[in-house]
Amino acid sequence: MSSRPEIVGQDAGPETPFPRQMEGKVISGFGRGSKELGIPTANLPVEADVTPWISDITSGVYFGYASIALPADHPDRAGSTDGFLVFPMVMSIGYNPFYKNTVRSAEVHVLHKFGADFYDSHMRLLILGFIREEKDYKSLEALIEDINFDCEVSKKSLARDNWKHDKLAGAEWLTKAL
Ligand code: ADP
Ligand code: RBF
Ligand code: MG
Repeated sequence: MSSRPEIVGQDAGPETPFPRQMEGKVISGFGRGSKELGIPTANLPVEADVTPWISDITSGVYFGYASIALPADHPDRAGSTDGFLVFPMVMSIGYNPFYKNTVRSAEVHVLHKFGADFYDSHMRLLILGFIREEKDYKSLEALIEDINFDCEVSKKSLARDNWKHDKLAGAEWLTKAL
């Protein structure tokens, strides 16, 4: 599955309508054990009053940055002071055709290996670009392979100078105190 580009978006940086912002508390998802698949996804509530653009956006896979306000006793806080930690992410917004969901979900795979869960933590998203539309698959393995490719696309795309989070318009919001 290397028939699609490994880098998405212009070298000059994100383009309209991005960056898009979304935030909320991490909730329980479908409990399908995406964690066992090696791809845990932190689910956020999809609420049109908090995130007005969400009902109009094309369903599919997006990438950008996630910031999470981990609790004081979380292992990944590693002595850092209060506040949000920023990580690259890849996410899906849509109906997961492979599972034929009837409710639209927003779920984020954070590109970091965490020492513990972070349910109920406040998470902010700076969504910077669109990777692909969501698809149905013949097998779970094919879905996983595509998601792993999406992770590489996100990492490579964000590694460019004009896509570093400290250089982006809207980036201050990611770490602004609650
Ligand atoms: P659920 O169906 O409840 O969303 P998942 O199997 O998708 O369950 O696991 C998601 C949870 O795993 C997240 O809410 C978060 O607390 C935790 N988690 C651990 N590592 C990650 C990660 N790298 N990205 C996203 N969530 C993670
Ligand atoms: N589900 C689909 O049915 N089709 C997809 O194309 C699809 N792409 C995804 C891409 C990413 C980056 C992520 C994190 C998830 C994707 N999913 C997709 C959702 C996946 O089915 C879901 O995470 C698991 O079902 C666990 O809820
Ligand atoms: Mg999930």
